Amino acid sequence: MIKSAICEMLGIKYPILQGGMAWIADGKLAAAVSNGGGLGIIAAGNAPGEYVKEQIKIARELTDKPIGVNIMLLSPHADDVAKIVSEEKVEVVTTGAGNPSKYIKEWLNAGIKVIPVVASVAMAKLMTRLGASALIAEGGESGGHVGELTTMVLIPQICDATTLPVIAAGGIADGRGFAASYMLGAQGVQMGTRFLSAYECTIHPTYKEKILKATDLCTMVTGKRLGHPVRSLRTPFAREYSKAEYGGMPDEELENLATGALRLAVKEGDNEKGCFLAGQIASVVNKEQPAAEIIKEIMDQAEPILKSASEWVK
Ligand code: TUI
Repeated sequence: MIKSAICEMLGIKYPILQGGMAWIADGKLAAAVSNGGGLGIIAAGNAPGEYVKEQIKIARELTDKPIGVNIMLLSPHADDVAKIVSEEKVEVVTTGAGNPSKYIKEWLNAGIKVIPVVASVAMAKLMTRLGASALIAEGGESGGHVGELTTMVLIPQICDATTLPVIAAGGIADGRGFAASYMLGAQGVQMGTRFLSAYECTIHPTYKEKILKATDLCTMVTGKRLGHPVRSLRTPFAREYSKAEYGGMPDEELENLATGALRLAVKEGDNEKGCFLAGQIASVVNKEQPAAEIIKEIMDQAEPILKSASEWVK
């Protein structure tokens, strides 16, 4: 049985969080993950507060376990969603793609555990000083918005910079990644890409199929020029965007090119114009299964790996 400070702090059985994937991580997926003993997280993405409220209601109807909400800080609705999570008293808030400093006090006062995603040591130190409950250290192997550093180098540096428990993210999809994260000093993991294959994840079947068929070199990063690098599957959209970005397309036109691309991938499975966010570990995700089974399988894999680690020492 692998236990950690994260389990006690969040009231969950297994130290596995589900990533807050915009357009994808809804109340249904979050409830399935929480019912499986992990922490399910509803993604606010760019959606208005009303949507988030509705998804919290759906999750609450499906589970009595703790749930979280991820706030994407580039969203025009971030202020609104920040207020709603306090009113609804979700157990956990995670944040991404920015600096959540201005909200932290309010959330802590509402009794919410605050777990920002950090991609640098400076941000980890600031969040620790402001009273965050734990940190998610996300390396650039992840899908979606990515930082500069890889998980391998980020985790130890964040662990050295904070007294808080650290949750590793980016490139983790099985028991090996879980065990490696612990070796680097983390006390839990967050996974996005692996949960794309969950039965309860209601992305378009084409999206799911692309993940199940993905190979090692199938992702790429676009959006660096506009300051928002994003990792996605190497599809016609990603190639076209990349060509435009390095071919000197004006900023505004480039932004228009990306508008609606996430929705087209998730809801329509549009191979030509959709942006299929996915992490570099997509190639090890090979089967569709219930979220609870994913969690159990990873814990069952990680335990013998961590137990046998001492055999290396003579
Ligand atoms: O947020 C994510 N992943 C995401 S957000 C998203 S939606 C989106 N849409 C359009 C453009 C950009 C994103 C899809 N995937 N992961 C968490 C994460 N946060 N990764 C890196 C960071 C991060 C980066 C900079 C956290 C803090 C930070 O601080 C910058 C600062 O303000 O100093």
